[in-house]
Amino acid sequence: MDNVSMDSLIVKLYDVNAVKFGEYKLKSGLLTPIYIDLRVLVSLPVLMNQVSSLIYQQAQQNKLQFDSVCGVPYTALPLATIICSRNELPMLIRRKEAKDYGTKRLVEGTFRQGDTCLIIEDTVTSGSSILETAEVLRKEGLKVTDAIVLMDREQGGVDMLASQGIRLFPVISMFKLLDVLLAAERIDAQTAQDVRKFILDNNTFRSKKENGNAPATKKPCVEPQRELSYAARAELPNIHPLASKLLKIMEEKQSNLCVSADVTCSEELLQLAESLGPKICMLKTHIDILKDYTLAFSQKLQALSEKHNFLIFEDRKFADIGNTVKHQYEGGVFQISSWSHVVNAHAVPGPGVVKGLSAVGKPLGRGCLLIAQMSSQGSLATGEYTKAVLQMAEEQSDFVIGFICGGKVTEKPEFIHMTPGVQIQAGGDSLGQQYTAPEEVIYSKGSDVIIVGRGVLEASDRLEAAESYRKAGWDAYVKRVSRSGQ
Ligand code: 5BU
Repeated sequence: MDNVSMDSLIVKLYDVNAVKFGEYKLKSGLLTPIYIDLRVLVSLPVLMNQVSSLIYQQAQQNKLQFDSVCGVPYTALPLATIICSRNELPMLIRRKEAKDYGTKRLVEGTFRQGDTCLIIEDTVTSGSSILETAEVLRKEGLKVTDAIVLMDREQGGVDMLASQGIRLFPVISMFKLLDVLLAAERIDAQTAQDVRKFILDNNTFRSKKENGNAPATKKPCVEPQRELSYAARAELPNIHPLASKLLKIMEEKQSNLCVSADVTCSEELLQLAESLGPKICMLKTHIDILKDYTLAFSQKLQALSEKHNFLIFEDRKFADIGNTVKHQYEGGVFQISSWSHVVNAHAVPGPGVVKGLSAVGKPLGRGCLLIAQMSSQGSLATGEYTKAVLQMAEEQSDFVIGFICGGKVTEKPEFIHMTPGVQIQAGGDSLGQQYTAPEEVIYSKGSDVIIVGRGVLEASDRLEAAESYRKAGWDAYVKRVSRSGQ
């Protein structure tokens, strides 16, 4: 929405008595010179629709990811209903009290454990109503990371919710409202000044902190962008055990480097694993380019992965129907599932490819990366295709641990992003490979792991090159996490 229509909406809210000036008592007992009462909106369908669109726009502009929407009862309930109905989104209803007959559910609607629910609210002062709803949803196994509010009174709600892991996105904030009403001559300068002073003097989060009874906080963060460390992500309740293991290795070894060991002789590959092992979190193989593969070799490789604490990733790029990939993964000469912790797959065949791989790999504790994007020039894995890959991953997150991609493709911190086509020197090769620098991949594009082949393999000193890539990738990650105030 442009400024003009936002301004006219604010004036409209005043004209319909949704914003009142005088002396009013808040839920907390505090007297306030401004009262926002958005309950009147239910009788004004045009305004109701306008407000609902604005709320939903916030979700889109901030690229919020969620599986369902819940309005804080009662005023935001019809707003959530309109948003869900118009955009065909699943809604959840939080009961104020469990009914004492029937199922006694506190949350109505269907959902899966680990689903993310977006909260909608009409007005926020301290943020406690949103938190109360979030706590009920969280107890039911839902994740709550984001909330949108139509009117933020700017009295500490954003900070309080951030301290509880919830980013709050306001559509209208108090100071903006005052400016617009003053310019539209709905209020005089003295009233605007009195309200500003009241708001600044009554910050609920700051005063709670000063009195030492702020809610158990992580770190108050005004900036709504939250970025979890690898270590924090490893502890997420719904993370795949293998993704968790990888993140722990990364944190422990301070390495987000995966070396792509694209050599053709098994002895050379083992030497690489032995010498570069301490520098990497993962070793990527193309087992079918080895001219002398034996099962004994794969056992030696596994022993090295344990010795140096890295995961093995066979870059097999499965792309057939479920039944065929099952055989390709488990059997044949290579018996990939017996030694590779991670494999990858194209989503082209549809979900059956993951189902087939999962039938073999899941009982062994293995994981799969879906190829959401490719580094090569002219790749067709873009746009809607990439989106469909994300969807497929979410539906089978008990086996899919993340993506091969150019940068961050999902906000879900349980998924790992791994990026090939990385070299310190920009450029590419004569066959369409395109290179991006480690700093850009990790810091600017938000990926988690850099995959480097020739950048290391063609260096005169491979160990020294691996160390430069490890350091570049790690420094970029540290810079990224500190940028977000963790
Ligand atoms: P390079 O030498 O750093 O260009 O090697 C990159 C490796 O990553 C190589 O093994 C590729 O097969 C692999 N790769 C890639 O480069 N791009 C992709 O999109 C995918 C894999 Br998927």
